[in-house]
Amino acid sequence: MKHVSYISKKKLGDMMANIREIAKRAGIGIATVSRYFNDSGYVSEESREKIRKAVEELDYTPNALARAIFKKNTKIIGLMIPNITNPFFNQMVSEMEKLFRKQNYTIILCNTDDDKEKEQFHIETLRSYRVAGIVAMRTMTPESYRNIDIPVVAFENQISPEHITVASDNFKGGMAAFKHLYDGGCRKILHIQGPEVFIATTERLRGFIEASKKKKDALVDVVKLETDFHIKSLEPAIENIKNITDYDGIFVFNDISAAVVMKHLHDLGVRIPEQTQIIGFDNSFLGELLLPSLTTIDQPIKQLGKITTDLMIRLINGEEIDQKEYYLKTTVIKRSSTLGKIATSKE
Ligand code: XLF
Repeated sequence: MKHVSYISKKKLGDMMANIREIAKRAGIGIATVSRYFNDSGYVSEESREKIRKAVEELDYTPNALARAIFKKNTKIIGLMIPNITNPFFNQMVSEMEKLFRKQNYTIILCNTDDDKEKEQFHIETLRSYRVAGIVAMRTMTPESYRNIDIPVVAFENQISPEHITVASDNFKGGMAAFKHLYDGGCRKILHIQGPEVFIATTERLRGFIEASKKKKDALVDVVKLETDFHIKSLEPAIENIKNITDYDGIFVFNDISAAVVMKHLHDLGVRIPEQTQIIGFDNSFLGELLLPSLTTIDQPIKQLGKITTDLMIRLINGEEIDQKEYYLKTTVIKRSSTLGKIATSKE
């Protein structure tokens, strides 16, 4: 695929002319001015001051992208986000944006909609912008990242065993969800599973099934959703679940889908939690706003954001990192949609 990875001779000429002009006005060497703009070596405070003054007098704006042609580090991070409408990813992105900014990095946000071609298009664009790194959240095209010479950190779906992956401990989260419903008295439990291409939700299912094996008096069913969990496709999928009112407990694979399930049950006249208890997954801000408020499994968004940004910065700085996989602890956040033990903070 063709992408713009060069600068025109004219632009390069203009830049050189600018640097020459600044050097002349400041009364110092071209090499010093170039070092100053490229942040690539010692420039005395006195020279810096002269350069700043010359820049002001000449009304010259340094072109960050052009500067990146000389330097490899553009101080831009590409953030691939699978679904911009999902509050969990909103929160993850705003956390990472804050942390990257502290390190003087700007982000370019790319929404993939879990679409392979869209994601590939974004990768090419980010490469042409010579971004310093890419955070690939729930990639649908791991192979596209394998041979690029840009540091990549994966969130959830893995790129390769050599690449770093960060995620919540989704397996244990799935186990905890089952256990919480069981301890709250549920004996006919439904799990609404997310699309199979999401490693995270497959792990949640595995944990749920594993925990249920130990409880012989519990009946469990699983229904798989194949939607990308945009509300408009979720609603009909959830309305199609047969006998949903037969269950006294439902574990839904994420909070946004749990909200849609709650609305559907409400429309059917089912009382939550008296007739059916519901638990979601994420602990996004949505859960507290629902009525009744949603019990959920907490994905530690702040820690996930911190570890992802730290690892990215270390990779950009050329560090070899031996540990490739990071799975962070999940916890039950008890709210009003379940009857289990009341705890105001994380269990
Ligand atoms: O990919 C999974 C599925 O949905 C992600 O962690 C989420 O829980 C976000 O809502």
